[in-house]
Amino acid sequence: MALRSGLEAKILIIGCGISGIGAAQKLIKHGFHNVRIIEATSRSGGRIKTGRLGCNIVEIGANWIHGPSQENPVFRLACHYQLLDKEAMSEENQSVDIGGHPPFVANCFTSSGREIDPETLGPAMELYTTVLGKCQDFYSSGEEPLPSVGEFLKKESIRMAHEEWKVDPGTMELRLALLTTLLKLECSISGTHTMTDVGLGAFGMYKTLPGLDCTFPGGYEGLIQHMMSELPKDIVLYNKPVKCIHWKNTHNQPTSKGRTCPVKVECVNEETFEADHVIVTIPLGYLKKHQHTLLSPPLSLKKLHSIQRMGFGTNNKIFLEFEQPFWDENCKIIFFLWEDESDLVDVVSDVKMAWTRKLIAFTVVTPKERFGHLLCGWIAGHESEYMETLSEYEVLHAVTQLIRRFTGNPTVAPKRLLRSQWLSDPYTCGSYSYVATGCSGYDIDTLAEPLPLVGSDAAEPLQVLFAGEATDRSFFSTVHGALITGWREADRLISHYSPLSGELTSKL
Ligand code: 6YU
Repeated sequence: MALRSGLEAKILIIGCGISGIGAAQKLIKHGFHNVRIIEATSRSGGRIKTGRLGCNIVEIGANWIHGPSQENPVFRLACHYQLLDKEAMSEENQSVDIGGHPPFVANCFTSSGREIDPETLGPAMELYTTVLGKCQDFYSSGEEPLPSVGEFLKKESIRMAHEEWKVDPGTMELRLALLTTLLKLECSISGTHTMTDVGLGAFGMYKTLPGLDCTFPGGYEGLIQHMMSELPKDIVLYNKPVKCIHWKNTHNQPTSKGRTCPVKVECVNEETFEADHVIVTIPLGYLKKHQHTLLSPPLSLKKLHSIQRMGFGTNNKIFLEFEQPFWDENCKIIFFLWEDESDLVDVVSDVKMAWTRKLIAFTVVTPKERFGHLLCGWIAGHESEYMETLSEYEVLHAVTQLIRRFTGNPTVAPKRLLRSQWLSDPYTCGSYSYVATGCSGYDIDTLAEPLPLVGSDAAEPLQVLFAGEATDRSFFSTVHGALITGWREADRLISHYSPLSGELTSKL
């Protein structure tokens, strides 16, 4: 028996991150009243997660609104809920366009405990920005001279350095060491183990928006709380990890209203929920790990291959609080340069012994009046994954040794530490997606394609839909990308029912 009206459709959203919340908000606004969110954990927000270190608010997951300007829906929402400070909302801030890489005021220390003046290193920063720009340009030109960003960055930087810099060997080595540090930092930005895993041809597919990246003074989770407050109170079923989505379900019993639903969602605790449509917003890391069991019938080879090909790495933060700063008043970022690393290699050969070699950049958390002397260290890749296995005490000890070596100050010591452990999170299994070597936008589109696939003989269309950060071609790896995909899948269902439901169209 068919639905009386599209608005009666039973819609289940799996995952209560921003994409799931965004999808629910849009569907409810359009009059769908059988919408539920099933969430594995006891909280909403997913990778938007605000924590505490002492009396400081710290972001364990997403940090910034990337490109806070009118085109960014997260910025628009944050303004609407009045969650940003004046400076972030100013026209001036919104119009800054620096392609996602802000010009940082940096302090640079080396492994022999020297501080290097910025003028010595300035040309290396400029060269790096130029070569990174070249990497991004290959997307529009359709060329791919090498398979990965890492290979191109290394080859082109070394070529240009030797061609352009007429300096003494010592300065040359230091500048190349800074390029190695910047390459390691790029691993954190892309969320990958090594830039050799990031595809060159598709690198420029990621779109930056204008606006100088800003933070939420009260914490990113404030955005989630405001969005949740607009949804019905009992919409989320917490602590219900989904084990399997049974679609094309011809064996379901008719519901009390005498109708069969094509999808049955089975949770780990054996509870089941029936639905006409399921929107899956589960992170790609989880999909990779459970790709053969999450759906029954299983995913098609085409979709499986895209899930396998797409990249999903680990980027973690290590927050360190100090009694006194060892950095300059206006410093925004601290770089550590290993003097024996002028080879532009971004991986560590002995991860267990030398994982801290990947911890090369610390952003200064500002404003000082609010946060005191707080740094956020960035570490990506297998070195970051190994760090997750250590105790907090072991991490603190290793990081203290590292900082003492680079500052040449044997007494400097962080008084508190907090680190994230995104690989160990069983419902995320890493940090965020990237377009890996051999991948293209086609893989992202394939991941986003609803089931059953168009042209298949299944009677009920749009049984399983896919949203989440990894399903957006332009803004993957971001909060705004995730939100846009939730809205996209809600819109897909809205337009699916629009021609059938007068009730629905009258509300649009
Ligand atoms: C941004 C930033 N940022 C740092 C770090 C991380 C991320 N991002 P969710 O995971 O939120 O929700 C899914 C839910 O599903 C979740 O609640 C699960 O519990 C649940 N679930 C899973 N399995 C389930 C099951 N079986 N059953 C039921 N439920 C289940 N983004 O805009 N600004 O500063 C950062 C950062 C450490 C970890 C970030 C940032 C990424 C965002 O956090 C992320 O995309 C969204 O929150 C995801 O939302 P969602 O709803 O999709 O999933 C050129 C080029 C390069 C391209 N990269 C450029 C870099 C830009 C990204 N930079 C990020 C950097 C930082 C610092």
